[in-house]
Amino acid sequence: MTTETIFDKIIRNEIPADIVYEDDISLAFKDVNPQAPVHLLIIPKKRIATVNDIQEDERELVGHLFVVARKIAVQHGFAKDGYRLVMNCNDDGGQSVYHIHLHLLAGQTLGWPPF
Ligand code: D5M
Repeated sequence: MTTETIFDKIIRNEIPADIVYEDDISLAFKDVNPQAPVHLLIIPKKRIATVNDIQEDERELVGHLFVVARKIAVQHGFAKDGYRLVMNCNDDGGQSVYHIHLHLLAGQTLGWPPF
């Protein structure tokens, strides 16, 4: 069993978040510390700590996060200009919240590499 994070409180509406999308299995909200003009987090409602913990039977759930990202990009009008999707894993990957989340960054030309 993985440890609860602040994202569980957002899912349960116990703390506020600027939610931009929600369905039965996922939630997307604005990152509290934005690194680009648009910085959203897309999370599964099911708690999975890291990419290392994703199971074979969770493929569809993880794939769903990308479908949600595409829908948001189209709806918010930045699909054509472009955007970046990032999922950090563990310390070296820069993960700070241990509930998997897809960062969606957009609204400017993003630099690469990211270090
Ligand atoms: O990214 C974790 C991200 O989560 C980081 O960019 C800040 C963001 N964060 C943390 N707490 C909140 C709340 N309460 N609302 C919105 N965004 C939040 P990582 O890849 O784990 O470093």
